Order: sequence, then C-alpha cells, then structure tokens
Amino acid sequence: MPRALITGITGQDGSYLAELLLAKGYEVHGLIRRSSTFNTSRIDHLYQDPHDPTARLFLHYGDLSDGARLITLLTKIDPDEVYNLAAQSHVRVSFDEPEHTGDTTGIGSIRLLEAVRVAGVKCRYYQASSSEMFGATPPPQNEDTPFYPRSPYGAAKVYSYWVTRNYREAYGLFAVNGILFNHESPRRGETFVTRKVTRAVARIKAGLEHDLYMGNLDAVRDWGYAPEYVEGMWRMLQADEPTDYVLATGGNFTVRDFVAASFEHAGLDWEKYVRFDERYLRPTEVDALVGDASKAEEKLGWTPRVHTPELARIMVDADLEALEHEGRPWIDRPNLPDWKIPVA
Ligand code: NAP
Ligand code: F7E
Repeated sequence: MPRALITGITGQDGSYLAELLLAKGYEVHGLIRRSSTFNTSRIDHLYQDPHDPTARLFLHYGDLSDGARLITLLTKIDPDEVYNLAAQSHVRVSFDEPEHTGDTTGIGSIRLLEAVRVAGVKCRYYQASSSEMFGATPPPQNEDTPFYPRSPYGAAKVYSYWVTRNYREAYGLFAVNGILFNHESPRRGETFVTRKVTRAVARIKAGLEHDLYMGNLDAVRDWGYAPEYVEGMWRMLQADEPTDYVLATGGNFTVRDFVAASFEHAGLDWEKYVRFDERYLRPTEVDALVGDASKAEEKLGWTPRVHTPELARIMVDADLEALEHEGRPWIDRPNLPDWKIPVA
C-alpha cells in the first residue's frame, strides 16, 4: 500500500488530496497544527478511528516551523510521497505578517526537504508553488516565464521553488514544483476573493447581509476548480522524470466578472450591494495571472474541465445550500459527529 504524507491536510487542497489518495488505496498521513479549537472541519468526514485495523488516515501534530519534529515524523512514517501544501497562503496577510510568512511559506519548505534528506527517506516530493511567483510579469505565464513576485508571500514561494529544484539537482531527489494558478471550491477559505463573494451572495439572498466591501475589482485571474488541481499534483509524482508544471485553465476574468456572475446566478444585481473599502487593497498588486498549462496537458494528460463561470455557479450553490442547513444541522445532517451538534 503506497504511503503519503500531506502537510496542510486541513486546508482546501489538503482535504481534496487526502480524499483522492484514500480513494486510490493509499495510507495517508497528515500534519496538523495544535490549535485551541478544532481545526479539522475539512477532513472530519474522512476521519477513521486509529484503533480500527482498517484505518488508513493518520494525523500527527507538527508545524513547518519545527524542523526536529519533521525529522522525527519522516523517520517514523517513511512515506513514498510527500506533498508540501502547508503555508501561510494569504497574499494580503503576508504584508501584515511578512516574517511569519517567510518562516512558514519559505523556510518551512527547506526544513521539510532537509527532514527528507536527513531521515534518508526514499520518497517523491511535491512543492506547492504558485502563480504569485510571476507577479508583475505579464500573461500568459508558463514554466519559462521569469519570476517577479509582488508580495512577501510571492517572494517566499520563489525561495521554496528554488530550494526544491536545488534538492533535485544536488541530491537526486524526485522533487517537483506544481506552479498552480488560483483554484477554488466550496471549501475555499472565507477570506479569499471568490469565497468571500459567493458566501456574501448567499447571505444577501437570505436577507442576512446587505453590503459587500471589496478592494480592486480590476485584477485579472484564472480561477480553476481545486479537486481537478489536486489530481494534477498526484500525476506530477507518477511521471517518469521530475520536472515542474503549470496548472491553469487559461481563462481570463476580472474580479468584477466573478462578482457579476455570482450575483447573477442568485438573481441579484451586484451593483446594488458591492462597496469599495481600501483596506482590501494590497501595497503592490498582481494585475493579471493567466496560465498556459500546455506542458501538463502534453506530458501528464491533465486538462481542466471546470472553468471560471461554472466554478462561480458551483460555489454560489454550495453556499446557498450550506446556509439553508446552518440553522438545523442536527435534522438535515444526522451523521454529524455529536460534538458538532449545537446545544439547543
Ligand atoms: P489553505 O487552505 O490556506 O491551507 C493551508 C494549510 O497549511 C492549512 O492546513 C494550514 O493549517 C497549514 N499551515 C499553515 N501554516 C502552517 C505551519 N506553520 N505548519 C504546518 N501547517 C501549516 O491553502 P490551500 O488553498 O489549500 O493551498 C495549498 C497550498 O498551495 C499552499 O501552500 C498555498 O500557498 C499553495 N497555493 C494555493 C493556490 C490556490 O489557489 N489555492 C494556488 C497556488 C498555490 P491550519 O488549517 O491549521 O491553518
Ligand atoms: O485575491 C482581489 C485581490 O486573495 C484575488 C492564494 O490562493 O492565489 C491566491 O492569491 C484578487 C487579488 O487570491 C478583494 O486584490 C479584490 O487581485 O482571492 P485572493 P490571490 O491573492 O490571487 C494564489 C495563486 C496563491 O498562491 C495564494 O495562496 O482579488 N480582491 N477585493 C480581493 N481579494 C480579497 N482576498 N478580498 C477582497 O475583498
């Protein structure tokens, strides 16, 4: 049975990747951070009692800031595949917490690579690189496009990209960078622009909110569907040779387009609800990211099926449905674990 370690398993991508690998018959190990509240809501549906002899999902406390712990875990788990998805992943927040972002999103990767090397583990390694590394370089962007990061987050990802390549060249590690363009889903964090919008649409439709405050509506992005992108990550580690790939849809939409499509899907006129607030602007913006994923298509047979307009509809529908269930989860979702059932 192949064994995988996922850092960032509690995040959007980590949860979909865990699902995919379990469905493929893997034993899956996930790194989770200690938190004073539960932080596993995206993977609770996958939880298995570790006392069950058929259990294939195991969670371990750890943090990318703790290199010694990473060595201990790599030695103990001895994985065939390591997916490094953990990061402080919010671009705007990286301007508020630049040092922390550098420590986790940047140095965290070399701590993990060193743990792989020092533990002597023979595994394949995936690094979650980002289109934010292209920053100010105009689209379309592919694997040969020069990097010009525009945030502490983008700069930290460039560092992680290069150390991943360096461990491939220096130590012969099967290490790849997936340079992924924005990918979203109903599990997207609530402060990224797509989810912020679709969640607000549902709440406005339900009469719970009226105004939605936003920043730069002119930014152009190429938004794809996260479950398809994690499948691309897996394909990268099954290839014959380690190399780096862009995953993107090639679509070209402004934030305003996404807002308009989402409100329209719920039968609302966005201009009646959306307001401007400068707090959502970034000191330096990335104006346009549009990817060219032809290498992944040619070498991995990877092609995205869900494009941005359909993605907006999927996310609005999911947020409308979640809101419908929010008030009475114990009736509509009888299989919820009992610690999630609100006290009446
Ligand atoms: P996400 O939802 O923000 O998840 C980030 C994960 O990292 C969470 O599980 C988080 O744990 C964990 N984490 C944060 N700091 C950590 C630390 N110091 N030690 C251990 N774990 C830590 O991000 P995502 O959207 O799934 O993205 C996955 C990866 O792909 C990230 O590296 C992101 O930067 C990169 N990426 C994302 C996109 C995109 O469009 N989604 C595009 C390109 C690249 P908690 O749950 O405890 O916070
Ligand atoms: O912003 C604009 C904002 O925060 C998208 C991360 O997954 O993808 C993501 O980074 C755009 C930007 O994502 C608001 O200025 C306008 O131009 O959803 P976002 P991001 O910065 O593109 C890359 C590939 C990653 O690697 C990252 O981890 O939307 N925008 N108004 C806004 N953005 C937010 N968050 N909130 C607003 O109110």
